Amino acid sequence: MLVDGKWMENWQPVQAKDKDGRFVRQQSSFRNWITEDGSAGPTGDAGFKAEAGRYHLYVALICPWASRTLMARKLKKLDDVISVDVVEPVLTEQGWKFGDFPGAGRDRLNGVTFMHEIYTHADPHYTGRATVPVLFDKQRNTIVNNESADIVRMLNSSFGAFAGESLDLYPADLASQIDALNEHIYHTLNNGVYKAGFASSQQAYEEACIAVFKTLDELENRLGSDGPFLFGECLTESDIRLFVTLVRFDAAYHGLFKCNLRRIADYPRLSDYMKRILAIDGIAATVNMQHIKAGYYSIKALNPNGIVPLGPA
Ligand SMILES: N[C@@H](CCC(=O)N[C@@H](CS)C(=O)NCC(=O)O)C(=O)O
Repeated sequence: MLVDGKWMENWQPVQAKDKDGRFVRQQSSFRNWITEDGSAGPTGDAGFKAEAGRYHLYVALICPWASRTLMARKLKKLDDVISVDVVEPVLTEQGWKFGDFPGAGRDRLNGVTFMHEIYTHADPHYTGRATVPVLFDKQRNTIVNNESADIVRMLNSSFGAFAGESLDLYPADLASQIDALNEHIYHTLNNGVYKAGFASSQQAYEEACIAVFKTLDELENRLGSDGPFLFGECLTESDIRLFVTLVRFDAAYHGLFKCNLRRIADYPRLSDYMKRILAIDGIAATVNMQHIKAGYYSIKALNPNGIVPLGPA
């Protein structure tokens, strides 16, 4: 990680934990918002007006949080409005790296080698992990926001004039229900699998793993009565958040993160739901199983020899 703008030597991707061995995720620190007129959003400063060609996304295809933003960009048909660069899937001693792994690429915007250089470019004294996604402003030459939940929301609401698709991922009449479901899915599933995988006590692991499957069971039932999506006919940001975890589950979380009471393949409705979303125009392009497997199984703290399993078939 970066400390006062300097990359720490011998960095290992070991995550922070509390006194009982529970995984603790870092809070995102760049929280400005792109808005239609450039006024300030719910957090951060004003000055980031929605414009075609002005903003750039940095993502990793292994990363569920970054993949949320890629999905929102696809669903809103913003491909020609917001450019993207993809890092390699394997975390190096210096964090995310741009390069030639198939499906990844060079940093075409700033020409750096490591993601942490984008952070110090924006803030020479930055302290924290150099995470993806990052939404970068080419005009002001800085990071707008590095929190996927914010980025999904602003791609949905601020690019009305440029979006090729009018689909509303956060309709006003569902907002409070979406917020509540998002919160539940985040704690027990999106971040829940990480809590299980990075737990450093048996109790923390079991607590997280049980919560993961309780939520999967609930959602399997919910889809039976409400489908095709979590809120019926209307696909929302809750579906994006659920999908990115489901699509990684059998390949990474089931084995590496020890979430192995059941697979998604064992849940008929969740499996159909996942395939239904995967079939939406452009979504399959945001999912790269080679990146997902290579990336997760390269986490040395969990898999010291870096062996990547052959399955699932
Ligand atoms: N709050 C962030 C979390 C992003 C995040 O944790 N990204 C991971 C990849 S899945 C990362 O970049 N990790 C690098 C690190 O921890 O150093 C978001 O949702 O945007």
